[in-house]
Amino acid sequence: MEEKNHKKAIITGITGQDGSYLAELLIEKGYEVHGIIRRSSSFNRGRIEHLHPDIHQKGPGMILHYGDATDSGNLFSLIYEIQPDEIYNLAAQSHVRISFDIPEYTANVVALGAIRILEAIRNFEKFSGKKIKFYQASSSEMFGATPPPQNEETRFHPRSPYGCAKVFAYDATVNYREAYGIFAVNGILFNHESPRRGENFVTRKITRGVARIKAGLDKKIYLGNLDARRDWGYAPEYVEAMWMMLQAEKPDDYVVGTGESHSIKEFLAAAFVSADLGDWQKYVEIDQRYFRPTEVEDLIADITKIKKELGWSPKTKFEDLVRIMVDADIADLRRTDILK
Ligand code: NAP
Ligand code: G4F
Repeated sequence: MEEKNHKKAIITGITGQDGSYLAELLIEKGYEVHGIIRRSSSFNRGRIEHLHPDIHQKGPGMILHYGDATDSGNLFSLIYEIQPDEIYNLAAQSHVRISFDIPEYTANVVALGAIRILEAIRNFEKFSGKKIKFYQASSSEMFGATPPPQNEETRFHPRSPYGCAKVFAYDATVNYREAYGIFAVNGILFNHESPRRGENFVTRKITRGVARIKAGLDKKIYLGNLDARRDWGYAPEYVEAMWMMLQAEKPDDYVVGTGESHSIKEFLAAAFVSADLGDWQKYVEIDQRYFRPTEVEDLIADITKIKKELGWSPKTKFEDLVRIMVDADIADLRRTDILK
């Protein structure tokens, strides 16, 4: 059995897809996990509900704190109060197309959010003498228009306000490592998906749409550009890579992906076949509102460095990922029907 440790970690963005899998992984490893959550008028903890013990019961696991990536005072106080060993900065307005609608807010959360935490770490380390390791959720979206394959040496050419903000956060992370000796790393993650993926990202929109069509609830799925290609992996494996980066001997930046790319059309074909619905073209309509002013056409990760240096490699194949997501959405609808 794996030896339990007594480390403390802060996860920003714990209520998101990756935050929820990372919290599970760290709790399993014996960490005390502190999650920062936003106040919301509707319930936003669905992905981590199962990890939250009754607040009146004492015990290890997950402790939640209200906070926001735009609130430096709050981030400073939480870091001083919790004194974590590791911080995973996953908080983001993470939807690329929506970043064209709310560019300033996206930059505030994504770009300034990262430097607020780095600045709090710098301050804390200076006054306490204690070190904190920092993980920044960087993105393949930073490569943007630069043709594949992309690795740690590839030039950034972002194609959205989100991509531009992630480049700033990436550079700030490298700068704080070089300027102040902070153990700060960038995981440059390519698209990773799961049944917990947000419902307005293309993969989940498709698998959820397929389940609803199969159940007779919908007739069509409305989508944008079907020719873009992405390197899609399975999210639970990617949070393991995040953790491995913070356990390495020295801080560095790593690309994480599968090394394979598929078009949206290929994802559609696999999803409709997986649900025995046949030809996807009968069910898909194009809607201009889902196109972006500038598109990222093709992403393929070159994962030579992380394989060699940290021993990480992806396990779940493209067709299996699609099947996992379609099956989960069908099962989800069945459960809802039973409850009804
Ligand atoms: P996600 O599901 O959209 O989760 C984003 C998280 O950030 C949620 O917990 C959200 O809280 C939180 N958040 C948003 N605005 C915030 C704010 N102002 N203050 C504090 N928290 C805020 O994203 P994900 O797919 O898990 O991705 C995790 C991170 O990796 C993000 O930084 C994303 O940009 C990056 N990334 C993702 C991928 C991918 O393919 N998934 C690839 C590369 C990089 P609510 O639940 O309250 O909205
Ligand atoms: O699923 P998407 O919205 O993901 P995108 O833009 O690649 O961004 C995701 O991955 C990034 C890593 O590279 C993350 F940093 C980011 O936070 C996010 O997790 O779109 C994928 C592709 C795009 O080319 C888009 O134009 O699908 C195309 N697409 C076609 N129709 C659509 C749709 N995307 C969405 N969301 N909705 C559509 O109807």
